[in-house]
Amino acid sequence: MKLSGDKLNVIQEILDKTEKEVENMDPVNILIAGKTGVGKSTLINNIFREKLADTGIGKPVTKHLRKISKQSIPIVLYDTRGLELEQSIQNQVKQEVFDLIKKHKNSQEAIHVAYYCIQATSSRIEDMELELIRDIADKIPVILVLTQAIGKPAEEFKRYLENMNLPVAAIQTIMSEPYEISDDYVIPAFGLKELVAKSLQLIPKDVQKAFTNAQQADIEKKAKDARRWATRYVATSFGVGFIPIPFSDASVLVPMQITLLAHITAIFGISLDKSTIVSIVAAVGGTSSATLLGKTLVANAFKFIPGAGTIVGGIISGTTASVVTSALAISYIEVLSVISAKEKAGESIDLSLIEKLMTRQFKKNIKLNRKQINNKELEFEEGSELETALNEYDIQQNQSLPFYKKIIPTIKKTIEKHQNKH
Ligand SMILES: Nc1nc2c(ncn2[C@@H]2O[C@H](COP(=O)(O)OP(=O)(O)OP(=O)(O)O)[C@@H](O)[C@H]2O)c(=O)[nH]1
Ligand SMILES: [Mg+2]
Repeated sequence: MKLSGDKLNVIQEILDKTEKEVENMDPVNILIAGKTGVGKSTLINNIFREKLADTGIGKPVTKHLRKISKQSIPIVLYDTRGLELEQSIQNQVKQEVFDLIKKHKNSQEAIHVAYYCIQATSSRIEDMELELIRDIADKIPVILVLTQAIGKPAEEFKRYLENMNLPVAAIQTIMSEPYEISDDYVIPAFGLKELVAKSLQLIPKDVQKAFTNAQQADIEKKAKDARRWATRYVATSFGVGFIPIPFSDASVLVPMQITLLAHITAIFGISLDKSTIVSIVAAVGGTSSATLLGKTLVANAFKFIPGAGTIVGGIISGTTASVVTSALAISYIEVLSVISAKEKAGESIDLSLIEKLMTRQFKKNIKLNRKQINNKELEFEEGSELETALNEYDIQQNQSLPFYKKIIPTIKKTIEKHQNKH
């Protein structure tokens, strides 16, 4: 039937548009240097999406430089090898690094920032490394990254380096992955969010969008950027007041909403496939309906707006259209935040739960007034809104678990209690 064809077209269009947008983004280019084993790959895998160090094509560009990239992510990384080896090899690595920076200078492939990684527990820095850091910092901004940073010794090493007044833009201690000291003592990951913030301050404005898309350490930052853009988009699309929009003719709203959803997805950068989008869009558009967005969306939305009543003559005001579209944007952003968080944690995503979450958030959000929406935005920046959305997802997950799975935690607790008594 033609109708189901329309539905697929909308989904396909969102995906195509997102893909095109990401492809057209100027990529952010980062040099990641440091000796072997300091944790460069671990850093890359945790600060950026899709375990890039393992899954990105690692192409040798020179003998000691490897280029890591992936088509779906607007980032290019250069990883060094051999800095720990003999002097002659160190010199080769240095020369290749300088050539790389020089070769791409002022082009689209220009290196925007370098992370120079040192293991924080090494607590000393060799002259060779100092010289290299100074030479790179002479050409591009450098962040000195102290990896696998544990407690006081790492803080002391950091202070020691700070007192050296190196020409670096920042020094950041990190733990990319939780570090197991013993069976019952684990140092949690930290510092990546700060590294994201410092990087964003150093890179040019036109590649900040690409960086935000590629990183996964700060999901609130993605949400914040998406909201800021969506708010402006909705305001300029519908204006204020009573401009009538014939919603029975979905041709006005559908392209707007496709642009809206595609751009938000491009800002976020998540490995979306068709079925994820189908679930999200179906949640607000209704599964049996044809055009999903636009007409159906607005019609469904009226069920949720208290006191909206029926729509006379199939015309809605710009205000109503903007309320509905804002709610769509906000809910979509919340759902993408949850998907990003799950992706980051390496957990699989249950599409039926995503659909339920989208419905719930949309029903809630459509009842908010402007002030409440703004408050929500602030809460999102502090992370509590993401917490709430994640909780919603988990609650639903628990509700849909079969009885025997639900009861397992209770049994475990009872056993533990019992064991503690003895
Ligand atoms: N728990 C934990 N382990 C880490 C961290 N960073 C590095 N490691 C461990 O240290 C070892 C070396 O880390 P890599 O990330 O492979 O180091 P690298 O700098 O990429 O090394 P090369 O590729 O040989 O240059 C691995 O066993 C990692 O698991 C961290 O933040 N937390
Ligand atoms: Mg590595």
